[in-house]
Amino acid sequence: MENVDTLKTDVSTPMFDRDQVITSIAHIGVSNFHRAHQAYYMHELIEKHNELNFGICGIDLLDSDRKIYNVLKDQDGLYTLITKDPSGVHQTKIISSIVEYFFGPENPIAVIERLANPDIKIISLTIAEDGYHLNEITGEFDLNHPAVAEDIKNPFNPKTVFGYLTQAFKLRKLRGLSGCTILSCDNIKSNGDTMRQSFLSYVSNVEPDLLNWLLENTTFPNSMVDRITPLTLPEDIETLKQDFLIDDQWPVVCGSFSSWIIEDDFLHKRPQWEKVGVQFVKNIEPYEDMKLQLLNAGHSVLGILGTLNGYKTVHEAANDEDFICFLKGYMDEEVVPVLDLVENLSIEDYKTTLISRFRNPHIHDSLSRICNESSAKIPAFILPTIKKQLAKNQIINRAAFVIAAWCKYNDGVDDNGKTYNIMDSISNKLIRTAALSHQNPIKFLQIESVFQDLYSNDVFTKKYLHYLGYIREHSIKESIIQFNKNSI
Ligand code: CS2
Repeated sequence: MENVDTLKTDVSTPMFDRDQVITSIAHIGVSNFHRAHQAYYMHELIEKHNELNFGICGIDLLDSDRKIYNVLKDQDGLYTLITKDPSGVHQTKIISSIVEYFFGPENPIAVIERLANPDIKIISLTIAEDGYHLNEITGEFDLNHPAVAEDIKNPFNPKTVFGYLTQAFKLRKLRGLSGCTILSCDNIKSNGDTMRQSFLSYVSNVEPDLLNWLLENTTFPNSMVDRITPLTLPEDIETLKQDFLIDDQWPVVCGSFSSWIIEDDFLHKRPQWEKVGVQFVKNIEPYEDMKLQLLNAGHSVLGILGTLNGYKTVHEAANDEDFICFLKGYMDEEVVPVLDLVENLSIEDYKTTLISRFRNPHIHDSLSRICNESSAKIPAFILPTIKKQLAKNQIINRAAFVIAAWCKYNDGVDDNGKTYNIMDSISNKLIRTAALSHQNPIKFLQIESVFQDLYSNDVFTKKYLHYLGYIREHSIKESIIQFNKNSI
Protein backbone atom coordinates (compact mmCIF):
# COMPACT_ATOMS: atom_id res chain seq x y z
CA MET A 1 0.00 0.00 0.00
CA GLU A 2 2.86 2.42 0.81
CA ASN A 3 4.05 2.12 -2.79
CA VAL A 4 0.81 3.20 -4.44
CA ASP A 5 1.66 6.92 -4.42
CA THR A 6 4.86 6.32 -6.35
CA LEU A 7 3.10 4.80 -9.36
CA LYS A 8 3.20 6.35 -12.82
CA THR A 9 0.49 8.86 -13.59
CA ASP A 10 -1.20 6.79 -16.30
CA VAL A 11 -2.27 4.29 -13.67
CA SER A 12 -5.35 5.30 -11.77
CA THR A 13 -4.76 4.93 -8.06
CA PRO A 14 -7.36 4.93 -5.28
CA MET A 15 -8.68 8.38 -4.45
CA PHE A 16 -10.00 7.50 -1.02
CA ASP A 17 -8.63 6.73 2.38
CA ARG A 18 -8.93 3.00 2.91
CA ASP A 19 -8.77 3.38 6.66
CA GLN A 20 -12.15 5.07 6.51
CA VAL A 21 -13.78 2.16 4.70
CA ILE A 22 -16.09 -0.02 6.77
CA THR A 23 -16.59 -3.63 5.73
CA SER A 24 -20.19 -4.67 5.23
CA ILE A 25 -19.90 -7.17 2.39
CA ALA A 26 -18.29 -10.56 2.80
CA HIS A 27 -17.52 -12.14 -0.54
CA ILE A 28 -16.84 -15.88 -0.83
CA GLY A 29 -14.74 -16.87 -3.86
CA VAL A 30 -12.23 -14.13 -4.69
CA SER A 31 -11.84 -15.24 -8.30
CA ASN A 32 -10.51 -13.15 -11.20
CA PHE A 33 -14.14 -12.62 -12.12
CA HIS A 34 -15.05 -11.19 -8.71
CA ARG A 35 -12.04 -8.90 -8.87
CA ALA A 36 -13.03 -7.63 -12.35
CA HIS A 37 -16.71 -7.29 -11.53
CA GLN A 38 -18.17 -6.78 -8.04
CA ALA A 39 -14.94 -5.55 -6.42
CA TYR A 40 -14.58 -3.09 -9.31
CA TYR A 41 -18.16 -1.78 -8.87
CA MET A 42 -17.54 -1.36 -5.14
CA HIS A 43 -14.30 0.48 -5.80
CA GLU A 44 -16.09 2.88 -8.14
CA LEU A 45 -18.87 3.46 -5.65
CA ILE A 46 -16.51 4.17 -2.79
CA GLU A 47 -14.26 6.35 -4.90
CA LYS A 48 -16.77 8.34 -6.95
CA HIS A 49 -19.66 8.51 -4.50
CA ASN A 50 -17.92 8.31 -1.18
CA GLU A 51 -19.97 5.28 -0.06
CA LEU A 52 -17.46 4.28 2.57
CA ASN A 53 -19.73 1.78 4.27
CA PHE A 54 -19.35 -0.93 1.71
CA GLY A 55 -15.85 -2.35 1.84
CA ILE A 56 -15.39 -6.03 0.98
CA CYS A 57 -14.04 -8.78 3.16
CA GLY A 58 -12.71 -11.42 0.72
CA ILE A 59 -13.03 -15.03 1.82
CA ASP A 60 -11.77 -18.19 0.16
CA LEU A 61 -12.65 -21.65 1.36
CA LEU A 62 -10.79 -24.05 -0.90
CA ASP A 63 -7.25 -25.33 -0.44
CA SER A 64 -6.71 -24.57 -4.11
CA ASP A 65 -7.19 -20.84 -3.34
CA ARG A 66 -4.08 -20.63 -1.18
CA LYS A 67 -2.16 -18.80 -3.90
CA ILE A 68 -4.61 -15.91 -4.26
CA TYR A 69 -4.81 -15.72 -0.47
CA ASN A 70 -1.05 -15.33 -0.16
CA VAL A 71 -0.93 -12.76 -2.95
CA LEU A 72 -3.72 -10.59 -1.59
CA LYS A 73 -2.31 -10.83 1.92
CA ASP A 74 1.05 -9.65 0.60
CA GLN A 75 -0.53 -6.81 -1.37
CA ASP A 76 -2.96 -5.60 1.34
CA GLY A 77 -5.84 -6.73 -0.87
CA LEU A 78 -4.76 -4.34 -3.64
CA TYR A 79 -4.43 -5.47 -7.23
CA THR A 80 -4.36 -4.04 -10.73
CA LEU A 81 -7.32 -4.26 -13.07
CA ILE A 82 -6.41 -3.89 -16.74
CA THR A 83 -9.43 -3.20 -18.90
CA LYS A 84 -9.06 -3.72 -22.66
CA ASP A 85 -11.64 -2.71 -25.23
CA PRO A 86 -11.84 -4.13 -28.76
CA SER A 87 -10.25 -1.03 -30.31
CA GLY A 88 -7.15 -1.48 -28.18
CA VAL A 89 -7.78 1.19 -25.53
CA HIS A 90 -6.44 -0.06 -22.22
CA GLN A 91 -7.03 1.27 -18.74
CA THR A 92 -4.97 0.34 -15.73
CA LYS A 93 -6.47 0.85 -12.32
CA ILE A 94 -5.52 -0.14 -8.79
CA ILE A 95 -8.60 -1.61 -7.13
CA SER A 96 -8.78 -1.23 -3.40
CA SER A 97 -12.25 -2.22 -2.29
CA ILE A 98 -11.10 -5.54 -0.75
CA VAL A 99 -10.02 -4.31 2.64
CA GLU A 100 -9.88 -7.59 4.56
CA TYR A 101 -9.13 -11.14 3.58
CA PHE A 102 -9.78 -14.52 5.29
CA PHE A 103 -8.84 -18.05 4.30
CA GLY A 104 -11.04 -20.90 5.53
CA PRO A 105 -8.48 -23.73 5.50
CA GLU A 106 -6.17 -21.65 7.68
CA ASN A 107 -8.69 -20.41 10.22
CA PRO A 108 -12.25 -21.67 9.82
CA ILE A 109 -13.40 -20.18 13.14
CA ALA A 110 -12.26 -16.70 12.07
CA VAL A 111 -14.29 -17.06 8.86
CA ILE A 112 -17.40 -18.19 10.75
CA GLU A 113 -17.05 -15.29 13.19
CA ARG A 114 -16.61 -12.76 10.39
CA LEU A 115 -19.70 -14.08 8.59
CA ALA A 116 -21.62 -13.96 11.88
CA ASN A 117 -20.64 -10.36 12.58
CA PRO A 118 -23.69 -8.07 12.29
CA ASP A 119 -21.61 -5.47 10.38
CA ILE A 120 -21.79 -7.86 7.43
CA LYS A 121 -25.02 -7.01 5.64
CA ILE A 122 -24.41 -8.87 2.39
CA ILE A 123 -22.68 -12.19 1.82
CA SER A 124 -22.00 -12.48 -1.88
CA LEU A 125 -20.76 -15.54 -3.74
CA THR A 126 -18.87 -16.61 -6.83
CA ILE A 127 -18.47 -20.30 -6.18
CA ALA A 128 -18.94 -21.46 -9.81
CA GLU A 129 -21.67 -23.65 -11.28
CA ASP A 130 -20.47 -26.78 -9.51
CA GLY A 131 -20.22 -25.03 -6.12
CA TYR A 132 -23.99 -25.32 -5.65
CA HIS A 133 -23.79 -29.12 -5.53
CA LEU A 134 -26.94 -29.72 -7.51
CA ASN A 135 -27.81 -33.23 -8.54
CA GLU A 136 -27.44 -33.07 -12.30
CA ILE A 137 -30.46 -35.24 -12.98
CA THR A 138 -32.99 -33.90 -10.50
CA GLY A 139 -31.58 -30.35 -10.28
CA GLU A 140 -32.08 -30.61 -6.50
CA PHE A 141 -29.36 -29.99 -3.92
CA ASP A 142 -27.22 -33.12 -3.69
CA LEU A 143 -26.99 -34.18 -0.06
CA ASN A 144 -24.88 -37.14 -1.13
CA HIS A 145 -22.19 -35.04 -2.76
CA PRO A 146 -18.96 -36.06 -0.97
CA ALA A 147 -18.13 -32.52 0.22
CA VAL A 148 -21.69 -31.97 1.47
CA ALA A 149 -21.91 -35.40 3.11
CA GLU A 150 -18.62 -34.65 4.87
CA ASP A 151 -19.98 -31.34 6.25
CA ILE A 152 -23.17 -33.06 7.39
CA LYS A 153 -21.06 -35.58 9.32
CA ASN A 154 -18.75 -32.93 10.64
CA PRO A 155 -20.72 -29.66 10.81
CA PHE A 156 -18.34 -27.82 13.15
CA ASN A 157 -15.40 -28.09 10.83
CA PRO A 158 -17.03 -27.10 7.54
CA LYS A 159 -15.53 -27.16 4.08
CA THR A 160 -18.44 -26.03 1.92
CA VAL A 161 -20.14 -22.65 1.73
CA PHE A 162 -23.27 -24.30 3.14
CA GLY A 163 -21.41 -25.60 6.16
CA TYR A 164 -19.83 -22.21 6.88
CA LEU A 165 -23.05 -20.24 6.43
CA THR A 166 -24.97 -22.59 8.72
CA GLN A 167 -22.50 -22.12 11.56
CA ALA A 168 -22.41 -18.35 11.04
CA PHE A 169 -26.20 -17.96 11.01
CA LYS A 170 -26.50 -20.21 14.03
CA LEU A 171 -24.30 -17.75 15.90
CA ARG A 172 -26.30 -14.78 14.68
CA LYS A 173 -29.49 -16.40 15.90
CA LEU A 174 -27.99 -17.38 19.27
CA ARG A 175 -26.68 -13.88 19.79
CA GLY A 176 -29.97 -12.25 18.88
CA LEU A 177 -28.48 -10.56 15.79
CA SER A 178 -30.10 -9.91 12.43
CA GLY A 179 -29.51 -12.00 9.32
CA CYS A 180 -28.28 -10.71 5.98
CA THR A 181 -28.67 -10.88 2.22
CA ILE A 182 -27.02 -13.72 0.34
CA LEU A 183 -26.21 -12.53 -3.15
CA SER A 184 -25.16 -15.16 -5.67
CA CYS A 185 -23.05 -13.83 -8.54
CA ASP A 186 -22.68 -17.07 -10.47
CA ASN A 187 -23.67 -17.98 -13.99
CA ILE A 188 -26.56 -20.21 -13.10
CA LYS A 189 -30.20 -19.69 -13.79
CA SER A 190 -32.11 -18.13 -10.90
CA ASN A 191 -28.86 -18.08 -8.96
CA GLY A 192 -30.48 -16.61 -5.82
CA ASP A 193 -33.36 -19.08 -5.81
CA THR A 194 -30.92 -21.92 -6.44
CA MET A 195 -28.74 -20.82 -3.57
CA ARG A 196 -31.75 -20.53 -1.30
CA GLN A 197 -32.95 -23.99 -2.23
CA SER A 198 -29.51 -25.56 -1.72
CA PHE A 199 -28.85 -23.78 1.54
CA LEU A 200 -32.25 -24.48 3.08
CA SER A 201 -32.05 -28.08 2.08
CA TYR A 202 -28.64 -28.38 3.77
CA VAL A 203 -29.93 -26.63 6.89
CA SER A 204 -33.03 -28.83 7.15
CA ASN A 205 -30.71 -31.80 7.43
CA VAL A 206 -28.08 -30.39 9.72
CA GLU A 207 -29.74 -27.72 11.82
CA PRO A 208 -33.53 -27.93 11.35
CA ASP A 209 -34.14 -25.55 14.27
CA LEU A 210 -32.49 -22.78 12.29
CA LEU A 211 -34.83 -23.04 9.35
CA ASN A 212 -37.63 -20.70 10.43
CA TRP A 213 -35.19 -18.07 11.61
CA LEU A 214 -33.44 -18.19 8.24
CA LEU A 215 -36.69 -17.85 6.35
CA GLU A 216 -37.31 -14.58 8.17
CA ASN A 217 -33.77 -13.27 8.32
CA THR A 218 -32.29 -13.80 4.87
CA THR A 219 -33.01 -12.77 1.30
CA PHE A 220 -31.53 -14.27 -1.86
CA PRO A 221 -31.84 -11.83 -4.78
CA ASN A 222 -31.30 -13.29 -8.24
CA SER A 223 -28.71 -11.51 -10.35
CA MET A 224 -27.12 -11.54 -13.78
CA VAL A 225 -23.39 -10.89 -13.96
CA ASP A 226 -21.42 -10.19 -17.12
CA ARG A 227 -17.79 -9.33 -17.76
CA ILE A 228 -15.34 -11.35 -19.81
CA THR A 229 -12.38 -12.08 -17.57
CA PRO A 230 -9.66 -14.41 -18.85
CA LEU A 231 -7.05 -16.15 -16.74
CA THR A 232 -4.06 -13.93 -15.97
CA LEU A 233 -1.03 -14.67 -18.16
CA PRO A 234 2.65 -14.33 -17.21
CA GLU A 235 2.90 -11.65 -19.94
CA ASP A 236 0.28 -9.54 -18.15
CA ILE A 237 2.44 -9.50 -15.03
CA GLU A 238 5.53 -8.73 -17.09
CA THR A 239 3.89 -5.88 -19.06
CA LEU A 240 2.77 -4.22 -15.85
CA LYS A 241 6.34 -4.36 -14.59
CA GLN A 242 7.88 -3.07 -17.79
CA ASP A 243 5.37 -0.42 -18.81
CA PHE A 244 3.94 0.74 -15.51
CA LEU A 245 6.60 -0.24 -12.98
CA ILE A 246 3.92 -2.15 -11.06
CA ASP A 247 4.99 -5.29 -9.31
CA ASP A 248 1.66 -7.09 -8.98
CA GLN A 249 1.85 -10.84 -8.52
CA TRP A 250 -1.70 -11.40 -9.73
CA PRO A 251 -3.33 -8.61 -11.74
CA VAL A 252 -6.63 -9.14 -13.53
CA VAL A 253 -7.34 -8.44 -17.21
CA CYS A 254 -10.91 -7.99 -18.45
CA GLY A 255 -13.03 -6.72 -21.30
CA SER A 256 -14.37 -3.17 -21.08
CA PHE A 257 -18.02 -4.27 -21.34
CA SER A 258 -19.54 -4.96 -17.98
CA SER A 259 -23.06 -5.47 -16.77
CA TRP A 260 -24.72 -6.36 -13.49
CA ILE A 261 -28.47 -6.66 -13.10
CA ILE A 262 -30.00 -7.54 -9.74
CA GLU A 263 -33.45 -8.14 -8.29
CA ASP A 264 -33.93 -5.51 -5.62
CA ASP A 265 -34.51 -7.76 -2.62
CA PHE A 266 -32.07 -6.79 0.14
CA LEU A 267 -32.57 -7.22 3.87
CA HIS A 268 -30.73 -4.06 4.86
CA LYS A 269 -29.94 -0.75 3.19
CA ARG A 270 -27.97 -1.78 0.15
CA PRO A 271 -25.18 0.01 -1.72
CA GLN A 272 -26.46 2.59 -4.22
CA TRP A 273 -25.05 0.50 -7.03
CA GLU A 274 -27.26 2.22 -9.60
CA LYS A 275 -24.86 5.19 -9.31
CA VAL A 276 -22.20 3.07 -11.00
CA GLY A 277 -24.31 1.47 -13.67
CA VAL A 278 -25.91 -1.51 -11.93
CA GLN A 279 -29.51 -2.09 -12.99
CA PHE A 280 -32.23 -3.19 -10.57
CA VAL A 281 -35.20 -5.13 -11.94
CA LYS A 282 -38.23 -6.99 -10.63
CA ASN A 283 -37.67 -10.15 -12.62
CA ILE A 284 -34.22 -11.20 -13.71
CA GLU A 285 -35.30 -14.16 -15.83
CA PRO A 286 -35.31 -12.65 -19.33
CA TYR A 287 -31.94 -10.98 -18.71
CA GLU A 288 -30.26 -14.09 -17.43
CA ASP A 289 -31.72 -16.24 -20.20
CA MET A 290 -30.33 -13.81 -22.74
CA LYS A 291 -26.90 -13.74 -21.15
CA LEU A 292 -26.54 -17.45 -20.39
CA GLN A 293 -27.90 -18.65 -23.71
CA LEU A 294 -26.09 -16.11 -25.90
CA LEU A 295 -22.82 -15.28 -24.19
CA ASN A 296 -22.04 -18.35 -22.14
CA ALA A 297 -23.44 -20.75 -24.73
CA GLY A 298 -21.62 -18.78 -27.46
CA HIS A 299 -18.41 -19.26 -25.53
CA SER A 300 -19.01 -23.00 -25.26
CA VAL A 301 -19.75 -23.23 -28.99
CA LEU A 302 -16.50 -21.45 -29.88
CA GLY A 303 -14.64 -23.35 -27.17
CA ILE A 304 -15.60 -26.82 -28.35
CA LEU A 305 -15.41 -26.20 -32.10
CA GLY A 306 -12.31 -24.01 -31.80
CA THR A 307 -10.38 -26.52 -29.70
CA LEU A 308 -11.06 -29.28 -32.24
CA ASN A 309 -9.60 -27.02 -34.90
CA GLY A 310 -6.47 -26.35 -32.85
CA TYR A 311 -7.36 -22.78 -31.82
CA LYS A 312 -6.29 -21.72 -28.36
CA THR A 313 -8.26 -18.54 -27.69
CA VAL A 314 -11.79 -17.23 -28.10
CA HIS A 315 -10.69 -14.41 -30.37
CA GLU A 316 -8.91 -16.77 -32.78
CA ALA A 317 -12.09 -18.82 -33.20
CA ALA A 318 -14.34 -15.74 -33.32
CA ASN A 319 -12.23 -14.13 -36.04
CA ASP A 320 -12.56 -17.19 -38.26
CA GLU A 321 -15.43 -16.34 -40.62
CA ASP A 322 -16.67 -19.93 -40.84
CA PHE A 323 -16.85 -20.28 -37.08
CA ILE A 324 -18.50 -16.94 -36.47
CA CYS A 325 -21.01 -17.55 -39.24
CA PHE A 326 -21.93 -20.83 -37.54
CA LEU A 327 -22.27 -19.10 -34.19
CA LYS A 328 -24.38 -16.25 -35.56
CA GLY A 329 -26.69 -18.82 -37.13
CA TYR A 330 -26.97 -20.61 -33.79
CA MET A 331 -27.89 -17.37 -32.04
CA ASP A 332 -30.34 -16.15 -34.68
CA GLU A 333 -32.08 -19.40 -35.54
CA GLU A 334 -32.04 -21.36 -32.32
CA VAL A 335 -31.49 -19.03 -29.34
CA VAL A 336 -33.20 -15.72 -30.11
CA PRO A 337 -36.55 -17.36 -30.98
CA VAL A 338 -36.76 -18.78 -27.45
CA LEU A 339 -35.75 -15.60 -25.60
CA ASP A 340 -38.33 -13.29 -24.05
CA LEU A 341 -38.11 -9.58 -24.74
CA VAL A 342 -36.04 -7.70 -22.19
CA GLU A 343 -37.07 -4.26 -20.99
CA ASN A 344 -34.72 -1.37 -21.85
CA LEU A 345 -32.35 -3.63 -23.70
CA SER A 346 -32.13 -4.72 -27.31
CA ILE A 347 -31.23 -8.36 -27.84
CA GLU A 348 -29.94 -7.41 -31.31
CA ASP A 349 -27.52 -4.87 -29.79
CA TYR A 350 -26.44 -7.34 -27.12
CA LYS A 351 -25.65 -9.88 -29.84
CA THR A 352 -23.72 -7.41 -31.97
CA THR A 353 -21.66 -6.19 -29.02
CA LEU A 354 -21.12 -9.78 -27.98
CA ILE A 355 -19.53 -10.70 -31.31
CA SER A 356 -17.13 -7.78 -31.00
CA ARG A 357 -16.35 -8.79 -27.40
CA PHE A 358 -15.58 -12.34 -28.57
CA ARG A 359 -13.40 -10.93 -31.34
CA ASN A 360 -11.44 -8.60 -29.08
CA PRO A 361 -7.83 -9.52 -29.92
CA HIS A 362 -6.54 -7.87 -26.75
CA ILE A 363 -8.32 -10.38 -24.52
CA HIS A 364 -6.49 -13.69 -24.58
CA ASP A 365 -9.30 -15.78 -23.22
CA SER A 366 -8.21 -19.40 -23.46
CA LEU A 367 -10.55 -22.00 -24.90
CA SER A 368 -9.40 -24.35 -22.18
CA ARG A 369 -10.91 -21.99 -19.56
CA ILE A 370 -14.13 -22.01 -21.54
CA CYS A 371 -14.26 -25.80 -22.00
CA ASN A 372 -13.36 -26.46 -18.40
CA GLU A 373 -16.36 -28.06 -16.59
CA SER A 374 -18.44 -28.26 -19.76
CA SER A 375 -20.48 -31.01 -18.13
CA ALA A 376 -21.92 -28.33 -15.82
CA LYS A 377 -21.96 -25.59 -18.46
CA ILE A 378 -23.79 -27.39 -21.27
CA PRO A 379 -26.86 -28.20 -19.12
CA ALA A 380 -26.99 -24.56 -17.98
CA PHE A 381 -26.18 -22.78 -21.23
CA ILE A 382 -27.26 -24.97 -24.17
CA LEU A 383 -29.77 -27.54 -22.95
CA PRO A 384 -32.48 -24.95 -22.11
CA THR A 385 -32.41 -23.71 -25.71
CA ILE A 386 -32.66 -27.24 -27.09
CA LYS A 387 -35.59 -28.11 -24.85
CA LYS A 388 -37.52 -24.97 -25.70
CA GLN A 389 -36.90 -25.32 -29.43
CA LEU A 390 -37.94 -28.98 -29.38
CA ALA A 391 -41.09 -28.14 -27.45
CA LYS A 392 -42.03 -25.73 -30.24
CA ASN A 393 -41.05 -28.19 -32.98
CA GLN A 394 -38.37 -25.77 -34.10
CA ILE A 395 -34.88 -26.43 -35.43
CA ILE A 396 -32.09 -27.67 -33.20
CA ASN A 397 -29.56 -28.47 -35.94
CA ARG A 398 -26.74 -26.30 -34.72
CA ALA A 399 -27.17 -27.32 -31.10
CA ALA A 400 -27.12 -30.99 -32.17
CA PHE A 401 -23.97 -30.30 -34.20
CA VAL A 402 -22.28 -28.73 -31.15
CA ILE A 403 -23.21 -31.62 -28.85
CA ALA A 404 -21.87 -34.06 -31.46
CA ALA A 405 -18.68 -32.00 -31.65
CA TRP A 406 -18.42 -32.12 -27.86
CA CYS A 407 -18.51 -35.91 -28.04
CA LYS A 408 -15.55 -35.80 -30.43
CA TYR A 409 -13.90 -33.16 -28.23
CA ASN A 410 -13.82 -35.73 -25.43
CA ASP A 411 -11.51 -37.92 -27.52
CA GLY A 412 -8.90 -35.36 -26.44
CA VAL A 413 -7.20 -34.90 -29.84
CA ASP A 414 -7.59 -31.95 -32.21
CA ASP A 415 -7.63 -32.06 -35.99
CA ASN A 416 -3.86 -31.54 -36.11
CA GLY A 417 -3.31 -34.65 -34.00
CA LYS A 418 -2.41 -32.61 -30.90
CA THR A 419 -3.75 -33.79 -27.56
CA TYR A 420 -5.31 -31.59 -24.88
CA ASN A 421 -6.60 -32.22 -21.36
CA ILE A 422 -10.26 -32.66 -20.57
CA MET A 423 -10.70 -30.63 -17.38
CA ASP A 424 -13.98 -31.68 -15.88
CA SER A 425 -15.14 -33.19 -12.62
CA ILE A 426 -16.57 -36.10 -14.62
CA SER A 427 -13.72 -36.26 -17.14
CA ASN A 428 -13.26 -40.04 -16.72
CA LYS A 429 -16.86 -40.67 -17.58
CA LEU A 430 -16.78 -38.27 -20.54
CA ILE A 431 -13.62 -39.78 -21.99
CA ARG A 432 -14.78 -43.37 -21.48
CA THR A 433 -18.20 -42.72 -22.96
CA ALA A 434 -16.82 -40.79 -25.92
CA ALA A 435 -14.53 -43.79 -26.59
CA LEU A 436 -17.46 -46.23 -26.38
CA SER A 437 -19.45 -44.05 -28.74
CA HIS A 438 -17.07 -44.92 -31.60
CA GLN A 439 -18.84 -48.30 -31.64
CA ASN A 440 -22.17 -47.21 -30.27
CA PRO A 441 -22.65 -43.52 -31.16
CA ILE A 442 -25.78 -42.91 -29.05
CA LYS A 443 -23.85 -43.79 -25.86
CA PHE A 444 -22.53 -40.28 -25.29
CA LEU A 445 -25.97 -38.69 -25.49
CA GLN A 446 -27.09 -41.13 -22.82
CA ILE A 447 -25.02 -39.41 -20.11
CA GLU A 448 -28.11 -38.42 -18.17
CA SER A 449 -26.29 -36.20 -15.70
CA VAL A 450 -25.58 -33.84 -18.60
CA PHE A 451 -28.34 -34.40 -21.15
CA GLN A 452 -31.15 -35.73 -18.97
CA ASP A 453 -33.51 -37.72 -21.23
CA LEU A 454 -32.59 -35.94 -24.45
CA TYR A 455 -31.60 -39.28 -26.04
CA SER A 456 -35.26 -40.29 -25.96
CA ASN A 457 -36.17 -37.47 -28.33
CA ASP A 458 -36.06 -38.95 -31.83
CA VAL A 459 -35.79 -35.62 -33.63
CA PHE A 460 -32.73 -34.60 -31.65
CA THR A 461 -31.14 -38.04 -31.68
CA LYS A 462 -31.40 -38.35 -35.44
CA LYS A 463 -29.66 -35.01 -36.00
CA TYR A 464 -27.05 -35.71 -33.36
CA LEU A 465 -26.12 -39.10 -34.83
CA HIS A 466 -26.01 -37.66 -38.32
CA TYR A 467 -23.61 -34.86 -37.35
CA LEU A 468 -21.49 -37.06 -35.13
CA GLY A 469 -20.97 -39.46 -38.04
CA TYR A 470 -19.94 -36.59 -40.31
CA ILE A 471 -17.70 -34.82 -37.79
CA ARG A 472 -15.89 -38.08 -37.00
CA GLU A 473 -15.10 -38.54 -40.70
CA HIS A 474 -14.13 -34.92 -41.44
CA SER A 475 -12.25 -32.09 -39.82
CA ILE A 476 -14.31 -29.66 -37.77
CA LYS A 477 -13.47 -26.86 -40.18
CA GLU A 478 -14.73 -28.85 -43.15
CA SER A 479 -17.82 -29.90 -41.19
CA ILE A 480 -18.61 -26.27 -40.32
CA ILE A 481 -18.11 -25.13 -43.91
CA GLN A 482 -20.45 -27.81 -45.19
CA PHE A 483 -22.94 -27.06 -42.45
CA ASN A 484 -22.93 -23.35 -43.27
CA LYS A 485 -23.61 -24.25 -46.92
CA ASN A 486 -26.54 -26.40 -45.85
CA SER A 487 -24.75 -29.36 -47.42
CA ILE A 488 -24.90 -31.69 -44.43
C1 CS2 B 1 -17.51 -18.21 -19.64
C2 CS2 B 1 -17.78 -17.20 -18.55
O1 CS2 B 1 -16.81 -19.80 -18.02
C3 CS2 B 1 -17.34 -19.63 -19.11
O2 CS2 B 1 -17.68 -20.55 -19.80
O3 CS2 B 1 -18.53 -18.19 -20.59
O4 CS2 B 1 -16.77 -17.21 -17.60
C4 CS2 B 1 -17.91 -15.80 -19.14
O5 CS2 B 1 -16.68 -15.32 -19.61
C5 CS2 B 1 -18.51 -14.83 -18.17
O6 CS2 B 1 -19.73 -15.34 -17.73
C6 CS2 B 1 -18.69 -13.47 -18.82
O7 CS2 B 1 -19.64 -12.73 -18.18
